Amino acid sequence: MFGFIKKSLKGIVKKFEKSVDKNKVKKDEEEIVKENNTEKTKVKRKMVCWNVKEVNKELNLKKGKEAKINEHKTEEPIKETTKEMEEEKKPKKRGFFSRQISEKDLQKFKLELVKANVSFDVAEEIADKLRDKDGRNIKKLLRNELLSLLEQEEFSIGTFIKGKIKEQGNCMVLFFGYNGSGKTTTIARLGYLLKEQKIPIVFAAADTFRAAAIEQLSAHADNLKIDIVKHKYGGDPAAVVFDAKKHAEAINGVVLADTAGRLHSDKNLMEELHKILRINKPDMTILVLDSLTGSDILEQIEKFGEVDFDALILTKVDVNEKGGAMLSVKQKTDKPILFLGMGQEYKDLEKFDAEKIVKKMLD
Ligand SMILES: Nc1nc2c(ncn2[C@@H]2O[C@H](COP(=O)(O)OP(=O)(O)OP(=O)(O)O)[C@@H](O)[C@H]2O)c(=O)[nH]1
Ligand SMILES: [Mg+2]
Repeated sequence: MFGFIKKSLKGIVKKFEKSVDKNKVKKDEEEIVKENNTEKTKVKRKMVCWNVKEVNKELNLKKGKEAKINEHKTEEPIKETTKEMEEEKKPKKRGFFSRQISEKDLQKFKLELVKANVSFDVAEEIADKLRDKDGRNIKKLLRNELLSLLEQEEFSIGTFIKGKIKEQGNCMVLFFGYNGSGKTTTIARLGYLLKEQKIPIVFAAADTFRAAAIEQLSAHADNLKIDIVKHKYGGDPAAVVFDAKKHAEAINGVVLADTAGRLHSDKNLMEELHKILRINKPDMTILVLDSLTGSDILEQIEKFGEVDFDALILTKVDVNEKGGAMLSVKQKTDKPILFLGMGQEYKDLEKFDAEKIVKKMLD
């Protein structure tokens, strides 16, 4: 899990630290101590000595008497540049280093992120946050940036469902998403989790479209000893969900409604989804996304956003090496990610935990 993005991020951290060392030498040249810039001018007083004989003559001094040269010397300040002074004028290196991450490395970093399935926009956003920053802190900066991208408000679906049941005698949670994204498996796993919390559950087999879909959910219901409401194939899924709601009212529990996988481009199935929602008005809608989906995952969020989902569940994270999609998803929508699908078993539904994910990506 996350092997690819982890390797990329580790590589980046190392690279930055190295490049900071190189930059250090380069930038030292530019770091000029200000006082070196203030011109230091040495003024040498040059004495212009007159020829003693001429002085004597001119001054009519007696032979043997010393001329009072000092009275006649001209003092002229002359700027004289010596080799030593030239050296002094040169910029002095000081014990302070530039530690900025170079632009070239930032570009490489962006590319690495995109390779790890991070969308270009997000890669750019992260890189921008690192620009002009001290490269020695790259790991910490990266950690903070990833955390701020992934963090979300605490939400407990168990508490939410219990609250609704208390308030209105039942609750309905409806799942939708692309074909094969993991809806049915997720419903079974959530059933397992909520059963442990002693919440009465009924499954609604509202995928009346795909062959064996009803049997698949029925098998989970049998295994978990959870009630199920099902109709015939080709039946109206909105009617299945409606009947399941009646059942939930009777048992004072929650409906977990499965629906057929659909592409947003499939007009009929999208209209069908609108109908299910219109008739049954679920308390919560969850978009199930396959984390292995590349950049298409953002398009799925956008298109399913038209039916206005409340939360997300990302599946197949256990086999997701790239890991970057999660960052893109969090940037694209402010809807919470409730769980991550982490395997094939009922227990393999992990609560979304930003810190845990960042640790897996960085440490
Ligand atoms: N490794 C792994 N496999 C998963 C996970 N979730 C689902 N799968 C597998 O993905 C495949 C599709 O899962 P389903 O639950 O049938 O998906 P769906 O969205 O209901 O599919 P449709 O009803 O055909 O649209 C199955 O083989 C599941 O076992 C997960 O978290 N990890
Ligand atoms: Mg299914």
